[in-house]
Amino acid sequence: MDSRIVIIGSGIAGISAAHKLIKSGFHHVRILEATGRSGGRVKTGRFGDKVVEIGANWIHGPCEENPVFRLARQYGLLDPEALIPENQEIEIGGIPPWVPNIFLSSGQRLTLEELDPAREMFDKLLTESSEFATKGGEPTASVGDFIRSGVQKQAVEEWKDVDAKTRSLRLCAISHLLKQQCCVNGTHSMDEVGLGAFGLYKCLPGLDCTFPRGYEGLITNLLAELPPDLVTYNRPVSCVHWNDAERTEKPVMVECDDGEKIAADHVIVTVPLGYLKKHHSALFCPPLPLHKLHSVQRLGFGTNNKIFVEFDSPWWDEDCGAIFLVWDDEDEVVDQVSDIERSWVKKLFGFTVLKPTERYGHALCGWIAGHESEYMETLSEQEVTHCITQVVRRFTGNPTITPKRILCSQWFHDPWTCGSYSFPGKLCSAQDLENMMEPLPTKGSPAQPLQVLFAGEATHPFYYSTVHGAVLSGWREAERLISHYSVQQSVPKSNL
Ligand code: 6YU
Repeated sequence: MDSRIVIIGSGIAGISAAHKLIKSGFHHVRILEATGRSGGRVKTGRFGDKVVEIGANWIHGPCEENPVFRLARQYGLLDPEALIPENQEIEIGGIPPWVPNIFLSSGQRLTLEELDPAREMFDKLLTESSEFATKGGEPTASVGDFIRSGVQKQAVEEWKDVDAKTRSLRLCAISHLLKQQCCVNGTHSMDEVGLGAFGLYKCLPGLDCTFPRGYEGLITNLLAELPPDLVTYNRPVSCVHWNDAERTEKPVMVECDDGEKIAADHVIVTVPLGYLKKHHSALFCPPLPLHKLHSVQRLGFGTNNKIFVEFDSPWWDEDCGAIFLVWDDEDEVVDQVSDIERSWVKKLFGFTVLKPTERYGHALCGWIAGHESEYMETLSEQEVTHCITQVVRRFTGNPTITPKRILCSQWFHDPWTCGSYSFPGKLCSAQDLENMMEPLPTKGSPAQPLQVLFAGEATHPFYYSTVHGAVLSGWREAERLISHYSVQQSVPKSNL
């Protein structure tokens, strides 16, 4: 196939699109990548002598339907436990079933049973939140508002016989759970997540699993099957010129930062939504149609950062999978910190334990979302270490615990990502995700079709925010071009 296709971005969506196109006989495919590496938000790093994930962590829902699971299995990238058929049937509903150790900011340990009533109430409200996407009639604009008003009402009714201290503790636990959801959804606050669209996201079955030698193995294996000069690195694209009536041959012209201009029949844009929100006006000439632009603005894109911390010895139980931190002064059901500079660390909901210990030693991964985590990115390693040390000592009541090493991700200040992943913002609907993936020019235009196509996690109608959503979006846009040309070929020349 002679068509020239330029793909902007060498993340998993761009690579997946290129893979499918090349395997289907398209020879002139080229990826332009702003940075010096492929993978984008699939980014494996080193923490001392350990391999850790700076970006995507798990295969969410590793089952037959999940293309990331199928590819990882095909390339031999998973531990044998991850391949057990029973694991592929477990429904976890978004968060792995960790055995938690729960600590209170006063230095007390809490039992699971003590927090069960709070978790039950929270889980029920979260499930109800996801039902409005199909039934409509949402009573509030955001998931945060819905949960807060539900908790206020139900706490009065259901916990009326509970003493004030226990009630306050349960409300503090709900603040912790909201902060946890901020990380899951990649948002500053659940008050920014639209209630009407929250349920659009679909969970696949399967017990979330990791890549023992790093998620980037997936990228390396896919690229190994493609021409070695496919990706041009350090080549940021500054403008996509489309719909130029004078350019009948190759209707799109991609302009790079260094001034190079590349003519193409089709361009697949896979830049992150965070980048698109910030740079859409410079990136497209003519600009994006208004309905598409409004969807770019309505969809949310927030920050979820990780803080890896290593210790000489564990201060958590042997079977512990996650450490949850509950602040005892947060019974107002809050997921935002009022004085970010002084108290940003209160947004940290806890840590997951890196397992197995033989592979990772005594290392934790802290999770922190929102503007608090964006502020953290501006601090020095010493400043972050100091705050984390204070928190650990305070919650455990042990003044001697000292981290050995620390490493933070910095997704907000990454100029080519500008955050972590997408979520449906207030007033969002399924139409916004449809608009995100709609090619340009839009239907009905007399101009040459499929000049600019859109892939990337934020263009998937129900697996947005995930690696498998990004893979499927890349395949979808490749298929769009493949079927466009196969239809053209099947039409006799006289009819064209
Ligand atoms: C998953 C997980 N995971 C943690 C963290 C992060 C993410 N995700 P890319 O950005 O990869 O590629 C674009 C490229 O474009 C890039 O290389 C740029 O440099 C380049 N570019 C930009 N501008 C350019 C220009 N002008 N010119 C040229 N090039 C340019 N997903 O499945 N499991 O555990 C996590 C996690 C900290 C940051 C994640 C996870 C998200 C994925 O990483 C992400 O979707 C894909 O990698 C995106 O690929 P891409 O190709 O689209 O873009 C209930 C419910 C609620 C709903 N949410 C639940 C799901 C929760 C999501 N889970 C996240 C959790 C973690 C921990």
